[in-house]
Amino acid sequence: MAFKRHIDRLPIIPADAKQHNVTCHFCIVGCGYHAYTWPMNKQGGTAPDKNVFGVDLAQQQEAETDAWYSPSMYNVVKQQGQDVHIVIKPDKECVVNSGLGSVRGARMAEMSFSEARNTQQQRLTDPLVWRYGQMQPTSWEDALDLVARVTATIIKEKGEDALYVSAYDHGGAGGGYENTWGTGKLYFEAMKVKNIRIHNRPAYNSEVHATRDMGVGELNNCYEDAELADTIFCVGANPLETQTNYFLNHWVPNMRGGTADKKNAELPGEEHPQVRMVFVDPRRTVTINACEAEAGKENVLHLAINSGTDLALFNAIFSHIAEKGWTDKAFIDASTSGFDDAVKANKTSLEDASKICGVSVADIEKAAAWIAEPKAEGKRRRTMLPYEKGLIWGNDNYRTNAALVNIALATGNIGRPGGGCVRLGGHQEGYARPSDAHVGKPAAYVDQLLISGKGAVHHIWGCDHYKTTLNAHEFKKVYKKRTDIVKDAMSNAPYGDRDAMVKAIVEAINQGGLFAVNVDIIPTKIGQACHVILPAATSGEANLTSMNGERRLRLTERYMDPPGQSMPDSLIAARLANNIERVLRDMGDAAYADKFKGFDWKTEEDAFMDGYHKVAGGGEFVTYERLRAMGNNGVQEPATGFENGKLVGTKRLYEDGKFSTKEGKATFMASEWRGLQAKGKQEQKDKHKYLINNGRANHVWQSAYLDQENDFVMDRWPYPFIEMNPQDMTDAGIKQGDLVEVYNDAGATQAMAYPTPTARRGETFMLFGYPTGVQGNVVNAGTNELILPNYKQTWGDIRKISDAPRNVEHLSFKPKEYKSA
Ligand SMILES: Nc1nc2c(c(=O)[nH]1)N[C@H]1C(S)=C(S)[C@@H](COP(=O)(O)OP(=O)(O)OC[C@H]3O[C@@H](n4cnc5c(=O)[nH]c(N)nc54)[C@H](O)[C@@H]3O)O[C@H]1N2
Ligand SMILES: Nc1nc2c(c(=O)[nH]1)N[C@H]1C(S)=C(S)[C@@H](COP(=O)(O)OP(=O)(O)OC[C@H]3O[C@@H](n4cnc5c(=O)[nH]c(N)nc54)[C@H](O)[C@@H]3O)O[C@H]1N2
Ligand code: SF4
Ligand SMILES: [Mo]
Repeated sequence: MAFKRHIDRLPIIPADAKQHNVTCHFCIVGCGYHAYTWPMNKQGGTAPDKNVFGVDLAQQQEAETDAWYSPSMYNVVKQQGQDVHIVIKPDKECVVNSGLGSVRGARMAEMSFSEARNTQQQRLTDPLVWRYGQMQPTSWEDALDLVARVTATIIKEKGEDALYVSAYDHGGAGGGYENTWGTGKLYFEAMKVKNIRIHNRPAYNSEVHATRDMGVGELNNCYEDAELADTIFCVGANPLETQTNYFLNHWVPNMRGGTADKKNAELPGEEHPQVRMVFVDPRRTVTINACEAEAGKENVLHLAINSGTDLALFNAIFSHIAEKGWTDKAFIDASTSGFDDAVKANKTSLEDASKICGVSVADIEKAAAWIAEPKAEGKRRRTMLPYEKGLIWGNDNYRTNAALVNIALATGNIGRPGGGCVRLGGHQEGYARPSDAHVGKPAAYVDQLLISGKGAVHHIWGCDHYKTTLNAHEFKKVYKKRTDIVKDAMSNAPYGDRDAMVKAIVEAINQGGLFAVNVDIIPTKIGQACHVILPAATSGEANLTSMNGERRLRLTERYMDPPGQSMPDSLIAARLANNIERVLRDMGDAAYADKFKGFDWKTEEDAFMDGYHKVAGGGEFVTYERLRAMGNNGVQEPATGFENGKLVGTKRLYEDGKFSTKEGKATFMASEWRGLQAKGKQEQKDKHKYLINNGRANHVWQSAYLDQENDFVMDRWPYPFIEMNPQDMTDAGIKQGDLVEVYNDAGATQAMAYPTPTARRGETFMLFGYPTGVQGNVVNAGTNELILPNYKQTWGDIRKISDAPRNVEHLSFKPKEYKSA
């Protein structure tokens, strides 16, 4: 049976329901929502004064009405211990999404913890510790005491380099300014932890080092720029599925010609041609499909490059633009340095690039013209150049990032309306931490150090490497072995004898063991190896601030109680610091204990005021009260003032032509092509039959940590799909829905075959990070010189292991392509 909700009717939201500002806690876009709550024994009515919409609901509503909500937007949750109705629905007044939801965000309510309606019963409610051979619930006091004693003993005996940390650096759920400050203050101020990694990469570094080194921050434009652009040159991203409402609410209107008025008003005296779309992606995505439907095939160009060859393509386009003189000379002179050197160093002919990338000379030429050939009267084309994980997790990240920014700088497309060379983004952003300078560059390759037996204690905050890291097969094998050594030792010590327990753990660590602590909202895969699990409250269960892909900062107001004893991450960090301070004092080391002072926060707002308010650029203007008043439209960072009761922000960066370098000039960068750069990639490609390209799907949020308990998602994707060319499937004796093994020199995993006529022969695409089949098992350990992982360039072989299981039989395997009207 395909999934059906079987809901007949839902309560009407009463006129006096409480309204909370909510920013969707999933993707970067950060759509505005409202959470409405009201008592269980009340319902609204159809009369205009009886419902929150103020309309007569007894009448048929128009198709585009805002006066409705879907079953997935409803639930029953607790507020101050009482059950209340909740509806979390998109906000029509929010300029980000104008009332649009997405297949992820519109499920926020039904993905909330509800005892009355049995949703997300997997949520952690109590701290858990390993005792008597299993995980057992306990109090915060008990769990934090154990973590603090083991951690304090280790940092005193072995130094802070023996404490390993994995922590998110993003906004949205499992992040936000409060929580990155809490963890940052603990590990970078109280301590100077060096062996730390970020949730999505095995080291503490930037995903986009090059653009920053060039003086160009990666979120430099605003969403309106996609409405003003003449051309969008989109690299390694699939925004219909991954930045959904940015695409639907800002790109599509431009493609449909619906932003003409805005263009005439913002950019008068300029020709505004039909927008053109270029996509650089080895795979045909549904985004490309949608653009053809919206803009017309003749205005969409897909450069289906060979995997990992972006750099050669960009250098050829850059060279061609320079040769043709399509550059913005005034901008180059006034605001940049190093142009001539970069032209020399990166010189690449169209023919050479064509050979490397596997796309025609004519198409590369066309892309260059669409980016830079001047409009009527010699006016510069306004081109936006967004990119995401196809570039960031792609071959030779640093140089490729630089090569793209070179094109944007050469054509004067940064700091100008309709331009921008920007990350499309993943999560929302929410980084506020003390300096990380002590970490060094290149930063430690934490995964490899753990695999090689280094590290004594590991604190993990809101990430699940078992599903999402590279070289995951090997990582799990070693991690289990090392944490089992500690588990066995703990099972042999009486739990109530704390001194004996700590001693047993430290001895086990000395035998090669690892003591692991996991802070999360659900029991994770890596959590299965951990000794202490600490339950976190998430977005909506605490106040939380984040900014989106156009630096729009908002406050999500707490709208429900956190499950059981769970606490916001910022306060978990604070209580952990308090406990380490106490333990160090008990050990007689007052000087060390003093370093853990300053964590007397009572609320997440205290963390915000101690962190963002004090350290962020423009943070001094920002308080919860002011943000609350700014509602779902918030303020674009950096805030520059507070006037007439409103926060004032920054629409675009670099509008004054001054960049983030010492001299204020953006610098071009030499970025020569050097083939598949990360270790072992070329060998893997030579040895194996299929490209195992990988990434995301619209329905699924990240490693499916909430989706794995959502019937709608699990019904559609009981197993991770692997898109395959139908002829390849026939040749290998694989039918639709069959379970296949994907394997190579790094490891093995499994997936469900999804016939995809647009997939090229020998090229597959697998859903990443899935609980029922981890793609990262077959990603090898190769990184670039700054320890940026290369998830996308992976090759392997595929063999059938089973016919379609029962929970696959009902699935549709229709191609994901859709036809234009
Ligand atoms: N092969 C391959 N691997 C990849 C990628 C790829 O494209 N291909 N992409 C990479 C990228 S871009 C990313 S972002 C990573 C994602 O990697 P992870 O960050 O490891 O994955 P998530 O599913 O986002 O995991 C987040 C964890 O945080 C928990 N969580 C949610 N909310 C909260 C909260 O409020 N507090 C706490 N403490 N925990 C919370 C969830 O339960 C979940 O266990 O994967 C990376 N790995
Ligand atoms: N629905 C949904 N949305 C999400 C997420 C999610 O889990 N689900 N996660 C969020 C997060 S944390 C992130 S980081 C973003 C990621 O957002 P995206 O980067 O858009 O997503 P991906 O699917 O990882 O990869 C994008 C594209 O890179 C292409 N690619 C692979 N190899 C190459 C290459 O060599 N060159 C080029 N040019 N392209 C290549 C892939 O074919 C794929 O179509 O999505 C965010 N939004
Ligand atoms: S597009 Fe992103 S932010 Fe908007 S509703 Fe969907 S998941 Fe949430
Ligand atoms: Mo990400």
